[in-house]
Amino acid sequence: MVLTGDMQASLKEQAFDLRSYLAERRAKVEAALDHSLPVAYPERIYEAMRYSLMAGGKRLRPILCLATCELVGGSIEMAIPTACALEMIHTMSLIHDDLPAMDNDDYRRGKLTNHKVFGEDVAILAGDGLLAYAFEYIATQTKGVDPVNLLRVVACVGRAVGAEGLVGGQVVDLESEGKSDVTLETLNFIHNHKTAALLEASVISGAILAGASDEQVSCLSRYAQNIGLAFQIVDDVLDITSTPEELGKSVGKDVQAKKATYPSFWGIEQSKEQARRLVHQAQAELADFGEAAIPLIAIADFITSRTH
Ligand code: GRG
Repeated sequence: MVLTGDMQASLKEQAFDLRSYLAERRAKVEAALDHSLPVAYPERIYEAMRYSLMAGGKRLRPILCLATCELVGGSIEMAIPTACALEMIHTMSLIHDDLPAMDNDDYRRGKLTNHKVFGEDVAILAGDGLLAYAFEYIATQTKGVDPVNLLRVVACVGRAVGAEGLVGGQVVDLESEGKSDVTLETLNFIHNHKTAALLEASVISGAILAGASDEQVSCLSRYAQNIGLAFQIVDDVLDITSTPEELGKSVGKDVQAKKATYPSFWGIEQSKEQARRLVHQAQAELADFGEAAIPLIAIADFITSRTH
């Protein structure tokens, strides 16, 4: 039988061992993060920053950044400082999200939340410290990258974090709490900003570091926006179907707080179907990259099949 290009790519994808790929990348990211933040005086703040940074997690954002850098011909070494910075930013957003003034959570990544261990004052500062250090780290540690591309990455990550990204999404989320008339449009706004924006910055920053064309960056942006929303839909479903042990944090809080979620609009099965549809749309954006995109195709599938 003669195999078409698509069939060959699909067979290679089936043979691709995502579990080993993720484990190997995660180990690289863990080692780089461990090295990125030594403890110095005043020890308490460094310990608080390291406590959350080194508490585990899937390390999805750094892994995506490394994957897209390689996809367009760059190396892991070029992208590792940005990959670490993205995890520092993600971690600081979790620390602040868990504070009593926000979601008021006691557990995260299977451990007590930062403010439960270090107090609210230090937890706020640990988040601030990680955010500032993330940008310093990109600027001082990146090697072998065109400075224009490096500046574009700093701007792209900054935009994803501020009022046009995570901060904006969180504000609308807080405003929507307790309201029974939240629309699907508002829910999409919240998660395009709270969740998809940093995933998008992770995906495109790796590619920009390696000198991707505008067209490549646009395809990767659309890939990331689709997996970002799919990721959040799955997150909402897991909050209903999973256990605290599996997720490493409390579950069922959305239902308890009568929060608008994707399952509250569509139910569980239709939410899963929508997530799968978004993942297929994301994967279609990678067509021009050929077989080199197999890791990103597999990561998109992982988003709907994950259990934590
Ligand atoms: C960024 C300046 C600044 C402030 C923070 C609190 C806040 C503003 C935004 C909230 C952002 C937030 C917590 C979004 C939720 C994103 C999300 C789905 C987190 C879970 O990500 P996973 O599953 O977690 O990748 P792990 O633990 O695996 O890394």
